[in-house]
Amino acid sequence: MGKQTVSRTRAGIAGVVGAVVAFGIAELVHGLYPSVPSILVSIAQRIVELTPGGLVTAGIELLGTADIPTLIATVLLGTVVITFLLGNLAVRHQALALAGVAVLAAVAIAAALADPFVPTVPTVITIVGALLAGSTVTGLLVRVASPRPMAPPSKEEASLTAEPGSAASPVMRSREAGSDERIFVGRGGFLLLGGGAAVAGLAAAGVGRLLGGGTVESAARPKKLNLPEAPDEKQPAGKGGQEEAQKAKGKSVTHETLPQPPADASIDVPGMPDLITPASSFYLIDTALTSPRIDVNNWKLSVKGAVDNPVEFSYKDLLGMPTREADITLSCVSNTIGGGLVSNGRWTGVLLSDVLEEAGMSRDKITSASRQLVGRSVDGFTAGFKTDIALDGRNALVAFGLDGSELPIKHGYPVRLVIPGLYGYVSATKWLTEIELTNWNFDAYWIQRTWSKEGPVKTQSRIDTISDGDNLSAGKNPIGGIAWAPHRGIEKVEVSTDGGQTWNTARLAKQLAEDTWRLYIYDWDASPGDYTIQVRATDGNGETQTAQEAPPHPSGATGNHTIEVTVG
Ligand SMILES: Nc1nc2c(c(=O)[nH]1)N[C@H]1C(S)=C(S)[C@@H](COP(=O)(O)O)O[C@H]1N2
Ligand SMILES: [Mo]
Repeated sequence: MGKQTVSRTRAGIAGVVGAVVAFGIAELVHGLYPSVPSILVSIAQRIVELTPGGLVTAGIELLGTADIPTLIATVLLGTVVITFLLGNLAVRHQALALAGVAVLAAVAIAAALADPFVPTVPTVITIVGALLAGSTVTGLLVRVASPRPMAPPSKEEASLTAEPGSAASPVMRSREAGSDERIFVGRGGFLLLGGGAAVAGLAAAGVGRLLGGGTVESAARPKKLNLPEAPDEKQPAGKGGQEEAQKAKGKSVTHETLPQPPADASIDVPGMPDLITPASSFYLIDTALTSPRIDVNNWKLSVKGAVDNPVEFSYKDLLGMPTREADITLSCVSNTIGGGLVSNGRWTGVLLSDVLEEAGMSRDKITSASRQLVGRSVDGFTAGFKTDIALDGRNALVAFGLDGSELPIKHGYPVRLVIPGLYGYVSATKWLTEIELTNWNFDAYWIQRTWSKEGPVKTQSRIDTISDGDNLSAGKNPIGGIAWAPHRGIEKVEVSTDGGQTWNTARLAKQLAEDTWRLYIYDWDASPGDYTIQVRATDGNGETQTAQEAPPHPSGATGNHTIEVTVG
């Protein structure tokens, strides 16, 4: 009675162990040859792309940054279930089980090859090889596990052994026949072989992960930006010199850099964010489960569509153009009130308007056919916004530097767009390879997934120095944080300690640029009691952010950041 149950379980385990072996081999190959993708990641990536937009965005909102681990765990769990069933199928209908494996192979190959940068032959060989090895292990385990009693088999046993193709070899059968003791021996062999294969598979996967995958990416420190010197630029070594460079006349190329931010643009109070976010802690949002790795020597940026003069730029071409540094606050439409999906970067790049000029596009030439500028990433992601925004004089950048270094891989290396005043999902295409001018009808990635078409950043403010639920001691408790309304600037920030009934004007740090966030502080002298603290900002046009609460979807969250604290 229990014997059949064990058989089913074992057959299932045999299937799962086979999957572990197959994944292990695939991950190991990926570690050794990173151009062969991780099958696990490829499948998860395709799921992200094929899932209806509403579901993906709901998932992101629900899970936040845990979305990727959750997805990977789901894929793994799904694989366990499928291969458990395949293991059982292998006992009864070997041909069907093999057909199932072939379907798995087809799915894996399709998922992997959907990425245009993936080499076909090595990837197919890896997947087929890994699955063959996995199925062989499963087959072996099923045989070792199969008890073949001499006594008349129960109905279920009969069905297990009746299938000619699935029967264990006569040698095995005679060896395992009958006694409990022998079955026990069989189970021992099963445990040994199964456990060994599983451990080997997991070890291979671990080695593969260590060799490649995430570690290489996070270990790779971006190199210092090395801009070519202009021919007649005679800069003294060390600091300064940019003024002279800017004044250099004629066609000489200038690389404008920014001075250190003024001291009064920062506020030195515990808990306050840095005025400029270090590249290593810049927030991260994208649909890529692993960042594309781009060789700058093979990379090109093409400007095409409704332009007079379609052009291509190499990485060197771009670095040889006039460049500038600009402080721009980037934020994500998915940021919740008080959330952390906002950072302030010091970017280096060329003006998008200069790039468009080379393609023969200027503000007066915009027609309905060129009303939208679409950035396209090597990974297929797209983001689009009004072409006019690229040409209205703001620091819209084709960026290749952050913090004086090359872009980190996960933030778009080698080149991305950064457009002041727009949420990332409509503008900030990472791993940029194409700029297309087109009409307004085209819907980019997140628009197809029900997010709003234009994505102007809404005025927002956040409390950083104290948190919800804090128990504070009476006396001085400065309430400070950031407020942002990129490209409009921040004119005023107010803090309420009574749930929004009365408002106190906060002290503002110097505005670094109208495209950046602005730091504020309110010197609160607190007496004992319970308090509901709120903040609200007014932008450079005199408009105060709305207190009306709205979720991030579809056009960005609104409402005042509100926290409760107790002063004792
Ligand atoms: N290729 C690509 N670019 C992308 C995205 C993406 O998923 N893929 N996400 C966009 C979104 S939604 C945001 S908010 C910003 C985030 O940029 P960061 O990760 O450098 O902070 O990148 C934008 N650019
Ligand atoms: Mo975003």
